[in-house]
Amino acid sequence: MPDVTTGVAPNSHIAQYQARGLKGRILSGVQPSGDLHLGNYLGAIRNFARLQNDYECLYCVVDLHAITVWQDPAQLAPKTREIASAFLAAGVDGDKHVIFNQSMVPEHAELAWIFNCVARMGWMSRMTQFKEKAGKDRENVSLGLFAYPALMAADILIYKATHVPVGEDQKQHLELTRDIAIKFNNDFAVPDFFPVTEPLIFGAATRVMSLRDGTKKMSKSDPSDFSRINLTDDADAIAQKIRRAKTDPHPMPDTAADAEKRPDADNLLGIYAALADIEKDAAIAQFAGKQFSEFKSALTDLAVAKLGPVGAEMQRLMKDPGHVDGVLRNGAERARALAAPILAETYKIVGFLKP
Ligand code: AQP
Repeated sequence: MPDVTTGVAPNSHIAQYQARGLKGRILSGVQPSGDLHLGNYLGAIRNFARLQNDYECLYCVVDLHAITVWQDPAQLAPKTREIASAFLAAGVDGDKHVIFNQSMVPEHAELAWIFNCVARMGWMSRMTQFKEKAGKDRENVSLGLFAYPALMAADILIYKATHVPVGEDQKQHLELTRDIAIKFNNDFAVPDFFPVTEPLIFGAATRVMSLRDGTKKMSKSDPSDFSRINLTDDADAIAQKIRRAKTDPHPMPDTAADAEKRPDADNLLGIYAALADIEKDAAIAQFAGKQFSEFKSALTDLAVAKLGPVGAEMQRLMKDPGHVDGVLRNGAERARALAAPILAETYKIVGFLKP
C-alpha cells in the first residue's frame, strides 16, 4: 500500500477517534456523472477500501454535485447504483461503514446554504476547477457549478470529518473547506466547532491521464470512450483501449527525467505502477528501452487481472438493484443520524429561532 502522508498536526477532533483506536473520520464522494473509470478507481475508490480499517468512513454518491452540469434524469438513478456498486465491489464494507447518496441526506444542502453565506466571492472565484469546467462559457454555467466547493465543504463538515482523501484536483477545494471551517469558527466565536479537515494524500498515481492525450485528465465526461478504461469494461475492451492508447515512436523511457518529457508514456507507466502497487521508478526500470508493444501487452494482462474481478462484481451487483438500494437507504439513515445533531447545533450557533 502506498504511503499516506497527512498535512498538519492532530487536532482535538481527531483525539476522540484515537481514543477508539482509529485515526479519524473520513468523508469522500464520487459523482454519478458518467462511466466510472480507472482514474476514479486508482485515485479514489481503491483507496476507500484501504482506509476502512483505520478510519470511520462515510462514502457518498454525490448526486447533488452531479447536477451542477446537465444530467439526464433517466440516467441519474442507474448511475448512482453503479457507483454504490463500485464502492462495494472494491471491498468497502457497507455494514461497518456508511454508503449513501447525498440527496437522501438533506442536511448537506442545508449546511451548504450557511456556507454560501460564510465563503467569500473572491475565494470562490479563484477555484481552478470552476474555471476549467466553465471555460469560455462562464455566463451560461449554473450557479451551482460556482457554489460547488461550498457544498463540498458541507459534505465534509456536516459529519465533522477529520480527514479527506484527495487527488491533486481536489486539493484546492479542501483548502477552501478548511478556510470555511476557520471563518465559521471565528465569526461565531466557537473555536474548534468545525474541524480543520486534513488531506490524506496517496503516493502513487493520484492523477491518471487520458489514453488519447497524456496531458489531459482521464474523465467520465470525455466524449471519447477510448480516452478511458471503464470499470465495467471487459477484457477485450481493456485490451483494445490499451492497444490504441497514444504513445510516441521511441522505445520505452529509461529514466524518470525521460518519462516526464513524454506525457503519454509517463501516464501508462504511472498506471502500470499503480496497478502493480510499485513505485513508478521500478516500472521504468522494468521496461527501460523495450518496445511499447511488449509493455502494452504486460499492462493489458495486469489491468485485466486487477480490474476484471472488480468489474465482474459490479456487474453482479448492478443486476440486483434492490440490494444496492437497501445499502443506500440504510446508509442514508445512519448518515442522517450523524448529520442532524451537527446541523441543529450549527443552526443554534447561527441564531435561528426554533419555536
Ligand atoms: N483522472 C483521474 N485520476 C485520478 N483520480 C481521479 N478522480 C477523477 N478523475 C481522476 C478522482 O475520482 C474521485 C471522484 O471524482 P468525481 O466524481 O468527483 O468527479 P471528477 O473529479 O470531476 O471526475 P471525472 O471522472 O473527471 O468526472 P467528470 O468528467 O464528471 O468531471 C475524486 O476523488 C477525484 O479526485
